[in-house]
Amino acid sequence: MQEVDAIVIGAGFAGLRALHTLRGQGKRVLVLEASDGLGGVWYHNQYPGARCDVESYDYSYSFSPELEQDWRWSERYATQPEILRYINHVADRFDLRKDIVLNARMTEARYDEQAARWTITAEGGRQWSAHYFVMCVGQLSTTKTPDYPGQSGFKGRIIHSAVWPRNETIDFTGKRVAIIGTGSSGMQMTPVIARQAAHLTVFQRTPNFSVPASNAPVSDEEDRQVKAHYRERRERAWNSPTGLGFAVNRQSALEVSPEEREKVYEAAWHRLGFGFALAYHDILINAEANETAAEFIRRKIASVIDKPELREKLVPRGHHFAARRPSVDSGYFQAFNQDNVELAYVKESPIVEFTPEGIRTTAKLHAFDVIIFATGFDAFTGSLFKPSIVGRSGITLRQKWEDGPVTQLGVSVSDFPNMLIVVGPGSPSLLSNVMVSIEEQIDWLAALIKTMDAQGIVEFEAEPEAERAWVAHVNERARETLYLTTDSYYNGAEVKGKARVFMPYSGGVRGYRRHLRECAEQGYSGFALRKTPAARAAKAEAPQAV
Ligand code: NA7
Repeated sequence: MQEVDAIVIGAGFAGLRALHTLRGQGKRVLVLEASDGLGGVWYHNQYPGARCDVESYDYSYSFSPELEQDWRWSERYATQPEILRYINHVADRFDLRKDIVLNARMTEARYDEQAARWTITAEGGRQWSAHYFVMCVGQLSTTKTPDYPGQSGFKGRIIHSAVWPRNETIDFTGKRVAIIGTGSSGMQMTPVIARQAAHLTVFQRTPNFSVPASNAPVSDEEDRQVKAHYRERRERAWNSPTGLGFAVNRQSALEVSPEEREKVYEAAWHRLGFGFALAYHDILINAEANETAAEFIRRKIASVIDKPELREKLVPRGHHFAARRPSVDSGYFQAFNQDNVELAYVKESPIVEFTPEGIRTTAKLHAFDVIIFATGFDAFTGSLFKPSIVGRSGITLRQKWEDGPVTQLGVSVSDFPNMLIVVGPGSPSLLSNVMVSIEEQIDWLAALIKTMDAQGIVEFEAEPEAERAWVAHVNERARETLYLTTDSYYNGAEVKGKARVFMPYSGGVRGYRRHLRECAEQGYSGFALRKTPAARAAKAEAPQAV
């Protein structure tokens, strides 16, 4: 069995950063990656129109000023292929590949309490032993696929947006296509596929809020400007609520005149994308303020949809803007003005079954050649529960989190010493520009390991009392917002039977950063740091039998 200092699971943005940083501290690190390529979600989500909804300059690593200066983003919002090129460039530039094992899907991680080490097993039985075990498996990486009656009998092709076939260009020309789901994936692919397909039917369950991407090529001048002030931009992102690099309006939406609000929303609509939610500071915390934004967006959406009956169905109602993840689209609503695009509103006419020809709803039989599930993910915990992660006394993470995730600071779990979870539950993760959160947590982890090395500490472990306090704080912050007013993958509602708990930390990346910093300054408060593994110390103290 190969022995290393740290095993990192997942070769996406987080895993690569963990490898680079810990290796830079002299650690022997191995990354295990289940698939045959780097990039995590950016490797798998190769559907047409896939693109990031955070601006490229912010959705990129900040650890290397040279990398920042050398890399040239071509568009304000990078496409999936461009992001994948960037990831591969980073892997080559920092010589990361030699420490990444591809096609190594972890099936089990087991903590050895006496040795304070993890044994990691991958499919096929290969094993590694590591002092630190770092989970970088992403929050939206376990797909959710419906199972309708008759589904396996469909004669055409079924594809999930996040398991998009690689090394194959799917030509939709002349095809009758269904997209089920209108989250970011469904909304991004709709206009692109609509341009090719003979007929496209979009199955909508919940009309979703969306703000236009206003995507554009990055001019040389813009590139120069950003690069000349990149540090300030990063500082703004690190000190912002969500990790986006623009200034936040500290005003309330309710303390200005309707005319002024209209002007602010109009400007935000054409420039901020996802950041529209920050056009006023209280949009996410005050229902009345939120309604001013929601009403503006509904008006905007309605104005680009030609057919009144479609307008009625596509305009989002029934939940607050951004209480569920809104999308950033490029022509989604306009696609419904095309004659070859149809809306199937499953709340009105539910899907009854799949047939060999297509999908039967209570209204009619739709015939298809291709059906695309853009139905999302088992968020946050899906990929953490897939392998068996076994901590102290044989307890699994799944058992530990039966009633919902419990963490100290969103990074660590009692009974699972020396294990770190990057951008998991209890951290800003999906409520932030995830790049900011990834780098913040990995830098914190690297500092923790440095401290452990300097002090001869072999085991760190979250303290149950601190976990309880952190979970209470996460819930308290969530209650200050509008996130709890609707079902979403933020609170476990996306999977039947899942614990209904608010998963991410809504206190913002700046607030979160402060908690991490204070914890470290106070000698890692809320963590037990041990020079002898707890189990070995307990054994030594136990009375010996005679
Ligand atoms: P999302 O945002 O989770 O969206 C999934 C969509 O699929 C959403 O519209 C769901 O409707 C819909 N859905 C799920 N199951 C069904 C069934 N059975 N029938 C009809 N519709 C269904 O995933 P995405 O891949 O679009 O985006 C993921 C993230 O990528 C996004 O949040 C950004 O962070 C980037 P619902 O709303 O649940 O009624």
